[in-house]
Amino acid sequence: MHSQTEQVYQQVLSRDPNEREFQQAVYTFLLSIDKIIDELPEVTYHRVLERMVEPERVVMFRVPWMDDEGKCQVNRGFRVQMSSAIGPYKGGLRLHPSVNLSIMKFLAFEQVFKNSLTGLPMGGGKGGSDFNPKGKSDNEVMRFCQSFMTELCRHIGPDTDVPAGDIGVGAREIGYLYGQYKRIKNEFAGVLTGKGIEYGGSFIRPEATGYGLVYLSEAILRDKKMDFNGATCLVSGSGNVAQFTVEKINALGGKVITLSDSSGMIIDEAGIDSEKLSFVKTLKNVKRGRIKEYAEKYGVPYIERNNSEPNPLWNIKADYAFPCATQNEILKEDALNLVKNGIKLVGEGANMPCSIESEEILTSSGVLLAPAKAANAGGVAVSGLEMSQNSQRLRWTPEKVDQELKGIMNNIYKNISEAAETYSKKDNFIDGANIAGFMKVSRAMIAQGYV
Ligand code: NDP
Ligand code: 2IT
Repeated sequence: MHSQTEQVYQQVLSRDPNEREFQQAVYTFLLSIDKIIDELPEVTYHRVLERMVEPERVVMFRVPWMDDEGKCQVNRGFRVQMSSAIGPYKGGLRLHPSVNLSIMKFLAFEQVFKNSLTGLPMGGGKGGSDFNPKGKSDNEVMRFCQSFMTELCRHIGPDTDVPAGDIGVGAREIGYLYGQYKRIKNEFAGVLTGKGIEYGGSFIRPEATGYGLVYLSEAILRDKKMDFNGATCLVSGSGNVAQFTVEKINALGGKVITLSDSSGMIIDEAGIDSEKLSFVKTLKNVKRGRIKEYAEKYGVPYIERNNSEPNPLWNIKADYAFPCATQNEILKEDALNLVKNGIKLVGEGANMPCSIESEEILTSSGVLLAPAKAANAGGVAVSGLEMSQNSQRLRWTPEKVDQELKGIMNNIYKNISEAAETYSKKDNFIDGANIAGFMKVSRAMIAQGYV
């Protein structure tokens, strides 16, 4: 590493010694910035990197709520407001037992550059709680969300910070959170995105991350004279991002043969067609069931997850792979398996799904890697369009939003591929995304002085 970026990284290690995920996100970012740091003396002079790795504000709070037995439960809530350099803080809320400050900070950090890439005026933030929605009744989820928002509402606002969904936060949770915000503030404001279509949501927001992932991958493939038609694809996860990734791949003539959750995976060699996908949507979004039930219904193999072994999902012959579950779901051995099986493209639907080692293996083996900051930016991009529609008090048609999304993803591809060629090397989209995302935020920070 360059001495300047090394110094920033060392500072993070000593200040945040236990924040492994945050360190990982900062490290891979700084490796890209290394390639341009000598050409940007103003970044060093104004200590832009030192400021970028320190959140503008972190809010941590108690979330007490009553379970169905009438007992008080206590969770921890977070909102990391990382950067408002180019717009109000913007980013999702995650409800998962693994949530801690390190995970919140890594997600908020990534969000800053992702949002910059969308071309829309949004800063970066992330929040959530270690609350586990699994096995909870609707009423318990509602009481949790109301308590969470009772504190969060004083830190957010349509021009301040606009949260949305992430793992464990979908239409149901956004509804409960929105209702509580409105009740406390007496304001019908565009303070959350991913809202229901009846109360200010945008068409195509549920689809946006998965569709956007496929649009960006399509743009990369097009340059290589490849496409989805007849291609076999691996998708992990079975939640929001995974579902709409499958939907769009099907629409483009591809075939998806896997899905998973944290308990296990299914392999369906015949392909997850639209009828089976609609079963998955109901299973996951309405019944809140497990992917194992897919195997039971369609009589296909189910493999239980064993976390001490490489994930079998990444050890199947296919053309393209789309990790859409969670961070670090592709480790060294998984990357070696993907390469061995001749995978041509990995599109990151999840945030930071590849470990540092696995990214190195994939890129050095010539696998096209579409990094999360660019590849999954479609979700937050349509969130940005939802904010615009709320401000205009208008609703755009699904066709218009989808068209805008496609335009944004194509533009992201153009920017990251140009940045890769100019500052790093052709097709290094990791460097391309980091550098293109960074430039705008950096210039805005310098223009605004030491804030
Ligand atoms: P959902 O909650 O809808 O689905 C998450 C899926 O991933 C579930 O299948 C879940 O399985 C699985 N999963 C979650 N945690 C783990 C884990 N620790 N190990 C194995 N599997 C796990 O979330 P989303 O689809 O919204 O999010 C998926 C990824 O995409 C996340 O990384 C998120 O940050 C990212 N993302 C989401 C966006 C959005 O708009 N929603 C936008 C951009 C990125 P189980 O049911 O067993 O927990
Ligand atoms: O990681 C992400 O980009 C999201 N979870 C979506 C954020 C948003 O504000 O729509």
